[in-house]
Parts: sequence; C-alpha cells; structure tokens
Amino acid sequence: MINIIGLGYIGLPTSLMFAAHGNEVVGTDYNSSLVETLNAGKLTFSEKGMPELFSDALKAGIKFSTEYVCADTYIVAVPTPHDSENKKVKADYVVSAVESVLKVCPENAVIVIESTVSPGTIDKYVRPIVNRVEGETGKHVNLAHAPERIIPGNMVYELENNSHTIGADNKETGEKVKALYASFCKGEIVLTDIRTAEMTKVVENTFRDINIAFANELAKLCRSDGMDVYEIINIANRHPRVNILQPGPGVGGHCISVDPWFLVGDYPELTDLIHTAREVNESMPYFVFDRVQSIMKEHNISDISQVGMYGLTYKENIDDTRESPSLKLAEIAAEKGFSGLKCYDPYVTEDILPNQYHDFDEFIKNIKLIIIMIGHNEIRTAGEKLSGLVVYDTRNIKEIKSDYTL
Ligand code: SAJ
Repeated sequence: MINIIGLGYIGLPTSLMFAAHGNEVVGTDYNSSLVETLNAGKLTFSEKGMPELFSDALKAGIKFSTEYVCADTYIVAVPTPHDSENKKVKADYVVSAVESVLKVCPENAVIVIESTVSPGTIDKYVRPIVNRVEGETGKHVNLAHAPERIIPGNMVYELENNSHTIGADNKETGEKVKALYASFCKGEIVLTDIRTAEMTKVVENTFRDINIAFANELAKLCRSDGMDVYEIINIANRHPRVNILQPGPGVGGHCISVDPWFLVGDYPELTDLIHTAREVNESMPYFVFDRVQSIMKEHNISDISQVGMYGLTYKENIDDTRESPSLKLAEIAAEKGFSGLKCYDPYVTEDILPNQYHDFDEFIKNIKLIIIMIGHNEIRTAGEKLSGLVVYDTRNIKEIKSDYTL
C-alpha cells in the first residue's frame, strides 16, 4: 500500500498514476473540501489526460482521505515555498507531514520525499525527527528522495516517460522505490544518494532560470539598440552547441521562479550568477510596464482602462496562476497609480483581479491596446478579431500580427 501525502499539482497525478498501474493507493490531504471533491469523482484542476487517468484510478480502487494510513511506502508531495526574507527553503509542510507519517507507519516503512528541497534539507529537518521517533519507539524507518520533473500541461505523459532520480540511504531502499516507480515509468530511473538527488533537482531548474535570464537580458539589450532578439536567438541556436531559451514577460510557476532562491539562501556568498539571474527575470514585468507606458504615449492612449492584459496564468494552456508575471504586472500598474487595467484569461474562471472579464469578445470590445502575456491557443487563432487593436505581444507568437514585441 502507498499513502501519498499532498494531493496538489504533483501529488494528485502521481497518486492516480500509481493506482492506475496496479498499486493500492490512499491519497491524503488535510484540505477536507479537496478530499470531498475527489471522493465525489471530480478533479480539482484541469490537465491533459487527467480525466482518463482519474477514471482508471477510481476503477482500480484509489481512496482519498484527510487521515494518514498504515502503509509500506509514503510519498510526500507537499509545497516547499521559499522564505521571502532569507530565501531559504521552508520545510515546514514536509516536516509536519513526516511527523504525522511517523505516528502511523509500520516498522521498516519507506518515506519518500517528492517535494523539491535544497541540498541537505532532508538531513537537517527530516532525519532528526525520524531518528528521534526511532529512538523512542525502536521502529526503523527508511528515507528516500524522488524529486519529480513533470511539467504542468504535459504531466501525464511526462510522469510515464521522463527519467526519474531516486536518492536513498542504501541500495535496498533505492531498489524498492525504483521498483514502485517502474510500475508506470518507462524512462530511465537513476539511483543515487539523497543529497545528490536534492541538489540535482534544484540545479535543473536553476539552469533553466539562468538560460531564460540570459534571453531576457538580450531582449532588453536588443530593444535598447534596435536589434531583433528573436532573429538573433533563432540564428545563434543553429550553432550545434548553443541553445538559448526564449525571452518573455517573466518567469512564473512554482518551480523555476522559486528553486534557485534555495541555493541563494543557503550559499549567499557563492551564488552571484544565480542571484542575478533571478533579479533579471523578476525585473521583466517592470520592463513590460515601461513598454506599455511608452506604447500608450505613442498612440495617445491616456487611460489605462483602455488597456487589456491577455493571459493570467504563468504559461500557455493551463489554469495555474502561481507566481504569474501577469499578476505582478497588475500589481505594478496599481502600485504606480494606474488603476483600471482590464484583464482576461480563458482558463481563469474565478475573479482574481479587478476589471477581469470572462468573455474574450467582451474583453476586446472594451480596450484599445492588448498586452499579450501568454500564448494560449485561443489567442493564436483569434486572427481578425485583433484587427483595430494595438497589439503588444510579449511572447512573439508567430500566428499573431503584432505592432510591438518585447
Ligand atoms: N519561460 C520563458 N522562456 C522560456 C521558457 C519558459 O520565459 O524559454 C517561462 C514560462 O513562460 C514560465 C516559466 O518560464 O513562466 C516556467 O515555465 P516552464 O514551462 O519552463 O517550467 P515549469 O515551471 O512549468 O516546470 C518546471 C520544469 N523544469 C524544467 O524544465 C527544468 C519541470 O520539468 C519541473 O518538474 C517543474 O519545473 C518543477 O516542478 O520543478
């Protein structure tokens, strides 16, 4: 039996995948309304392939509960935010989940931490509580780390096909966890120690953050001197050993914009490049706002209520708004005294910002300038609907005829 703790963006698809591939699974979350929703047969977020996977997992007997249960294996997939002051990883949710697991787990259980953590976090925060409980009860527990790599928008495919890293204290635990993941994962499963697995995961996301920061810095530089950053990156990437990512209005999501901070928090003296890359990416919504102001001036648009921001999620064709550059842009506009910016996102059905529309045609009817923050499929096929509007496209979407790019 596997008890998965945390039924969010990672824990839920992972639970469903294990259940749909012949494992007995209980998914646990302290959010009772989320558990009720799942028990009523409804998903809590949309993701390609999830409805089918959910139905397979339900048929296979997956259970959802607010209680921790007695199981051979526990998989902890709870959030690990960073502390806004010291930038270090906040392991509080992981620690409290492990404390709860230790109350119910049997002798020789395996606790796998899936949540992303900085190197050394498991030794520093998790191992001491495990050691304490082992001392008090004589019960032995094994620890492992299996950081996930799936990308929102393609989670189901990537769960099955990505390579997986498993860090464990000994070969026996590593092999046991590997066999479980191999029940659905067709990718290579690499075994290592816990600290290497922790560091590798953070390094992967930091690599991407730095690469995007480079593209963003190039975008600013090219903008300042009339060069086309997209063409330059396109040509440079034909070099067999160059692969520059795309500039954009900022880096959102709960991973790439967060994980590099863990390293900055833990090694402030040794992370100049990583720190600067974060700052460059965080500066992008300010850069976009300055561009919006100058475009408004050029077109004699004096009132921000004639401007509309398209896209509130952090990337295309998903409903996730965590750390979204669009939310930051709205905040900057409000901070600078420009209230009334209109906004719309087909994937965001709840009202999360003032002046938010839920119908595309209504939205564009009421604006003169559209800032495209995200390239959802809807906007890629909007075609003629955009004619008559001034179009500022921060994503350089090839299907759109824009007046301005980043
Ligand atoms: N972005 C750019 N330019 C690019 C690529 C991305 O500006 O060329 C922006 C996106 O618009 C978005 C942000 O970066 O705002 C992050 O998007 P993403 O699609 O690159 O990544 P995430 O955060 O959705 O998922 C990442 C993935 N990590 C890597 O690609 C190394 C995923 O594999 C991880 O599982 C996930 O983080 C995680 O949980 O850590």
